[in-house]
Amino acid sequence: VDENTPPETLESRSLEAIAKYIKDGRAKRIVVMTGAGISTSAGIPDFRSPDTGLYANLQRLDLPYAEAVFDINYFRKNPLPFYTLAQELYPGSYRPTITHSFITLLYQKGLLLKLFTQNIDCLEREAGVPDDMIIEAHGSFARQCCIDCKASYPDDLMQKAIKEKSVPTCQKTECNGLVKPEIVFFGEQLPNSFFRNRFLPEDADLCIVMGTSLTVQPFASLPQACRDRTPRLLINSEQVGLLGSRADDVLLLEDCDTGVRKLAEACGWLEELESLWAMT
Ligand code: CNA
Repeated sequence: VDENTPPETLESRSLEAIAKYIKDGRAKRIVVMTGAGISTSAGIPDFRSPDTGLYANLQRLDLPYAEAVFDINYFRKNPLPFYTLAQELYPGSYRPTITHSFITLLYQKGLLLKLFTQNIDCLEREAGVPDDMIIEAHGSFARQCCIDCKASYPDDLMQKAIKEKSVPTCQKTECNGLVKPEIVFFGEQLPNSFFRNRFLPEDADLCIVMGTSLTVQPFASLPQACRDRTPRLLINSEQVGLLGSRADDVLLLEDCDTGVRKLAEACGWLEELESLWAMT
């Protein structure tokens, strides 16, 4: 399949055809899949963008390799680089983007089946997407626990530790293990909620993938769970994964916020979206 292959479900492989499909009421169960690229315009760097991504800027942490900062075995030996970075990524200091608000708008219109996010910044919730609509595939900063005995650790002490870039340890003196936010590191299992819902995209009538390099498994396989004839829209600065390989794939290779505004405009929702975002 190349970009000229005629679609089976859509009228054409274009943003306008996606918008028409939505306006015709054929997309009532939209599954959205997101990554760090939807939060870069909020000021949070992603991992892999050249120059601006975190991996390109980690020299100062003196890591053996960039991913080590999120590697559970490395964390056991040296948790400090993670806590240095955690201060920058910690929720509370960033405003959701218009792309986050677009997901909220889909929810308010009753069109959102589920949001799968790899992000740990909690901006989807802050934008008003309810908890039960979000699968945080890589966890979040919302809770923290001891990596050994799994005892939970209080939020206020965690906030203090992050602020001070200090490494908190388990409150049980007989344990004294390292405390880590419940974000999924390399080498750790994804949450059960991910595995319970990983085939949900089969039930979707439209899939929107935004701001992700689709390089981290098993998340990266989610778009493949959509049925062959389910239209899939990618809004991302580069082509990723196997998006584009099916007859009803549409690629919008640009900035998420710009792409989302175009889609909203084509659906006749732009004003509504802008005012929703303005209130966020
Ligand atoms: P990634 O691998 O850094 O990829 C980001 C993708 O988004 C790339 O394809 C970029 O080209 C693209 N991109 C960046 N900015 C924009 C933009 N403004 N408009 C359109 N496209 C853009 O990030 P992934 O999410 O794919 O990788 C998975 C990791 C990153 C997850 O485990 C996350 O926890 C982790 N992460 C999360 C955050 C966050 O919560 N905001 C920040 C940094 C990393």
